[in-house]
Amino acid sequence: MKNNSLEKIAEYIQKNDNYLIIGHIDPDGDAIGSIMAFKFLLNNLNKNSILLLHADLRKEYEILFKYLNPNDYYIYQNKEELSKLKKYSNAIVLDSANIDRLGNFKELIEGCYKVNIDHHYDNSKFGDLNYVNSNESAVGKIIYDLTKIISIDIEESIGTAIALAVLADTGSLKYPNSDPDSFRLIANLKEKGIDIVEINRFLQSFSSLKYLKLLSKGLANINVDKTGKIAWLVLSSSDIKEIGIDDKEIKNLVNYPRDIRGVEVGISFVEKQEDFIDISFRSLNYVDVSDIAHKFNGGGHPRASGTKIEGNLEEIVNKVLTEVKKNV
Ligand SMILES: [Mn+2]
Repeated sequence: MKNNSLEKIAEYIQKNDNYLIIGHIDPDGDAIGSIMAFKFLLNNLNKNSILLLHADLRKEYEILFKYLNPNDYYIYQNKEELSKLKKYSNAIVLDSANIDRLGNFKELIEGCYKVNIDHHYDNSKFGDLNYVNSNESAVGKIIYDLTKIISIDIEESIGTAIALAVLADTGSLKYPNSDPDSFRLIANLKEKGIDIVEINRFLQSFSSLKYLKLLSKGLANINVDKTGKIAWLVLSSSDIKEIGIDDKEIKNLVNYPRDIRGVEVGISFVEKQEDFIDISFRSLNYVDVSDIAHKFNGGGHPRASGTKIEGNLEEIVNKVLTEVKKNV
């Protein structure tokens, strides 16, 4: 359960071959950018590897998929097919605090030699090798450091993937985790010709008109408590049905309550299916929202966390707000 050095991990990767590469389920930009960057890193070392994808993200992340061939990745179809992947003896697990975050691939990965690279402070260090550093803004930053240790050239593909990972987890260098190293990384990649403007535009644009319509419903349902420090957005399953949006597209809504001036904790309650509520928490300066998420069987970082709860939407909103108020 100890932490290894990044040098040790670099050494292992160079000595071995045949890698599965995986990030957490419901991937965010850091998870996708990191697994892609790792694929390009292993290609550069002439290692055999394949990306494991929980769902088909080819259209959404065309910005990165354009650098891949169809045999570079496997998109989950069914359990039976996974036996084909048993020839890979090593697994690189990225941005995943524990093995349950690997969804349908969990058992497959459990049978491999696991290299666990992450920045969640509550990472269970489930790997055979672990590099967990919660001071890093993104897993993409750790992979950037690995490219320096192994002396890998930053080509457009890996540079774009790393920049996307770091810009996603730092909110394009706006969040409190945007440390000087994150700024330096982006500056260095920009100097190497990576199109930072295009990546930021990708991250900050709306995925579709349906998303914008759903957002307008969510914005109509934002509340702020008496102190002005807690704001929350609520979307019911009937709101979502009415728009007819694919629930994979529903993300980042928590940024809106969080972005109200004076607010310390922003929360989104999204009832993706009737009585199944996705909750995201964001905080600005001092509230540890991972603590709050843990109380409801969730997880995350001190300033960004989440959970899923089954039950009546209104009751859950009240229950969670009561808990949040104790912490603000
Ligand atoms: Mn991350």
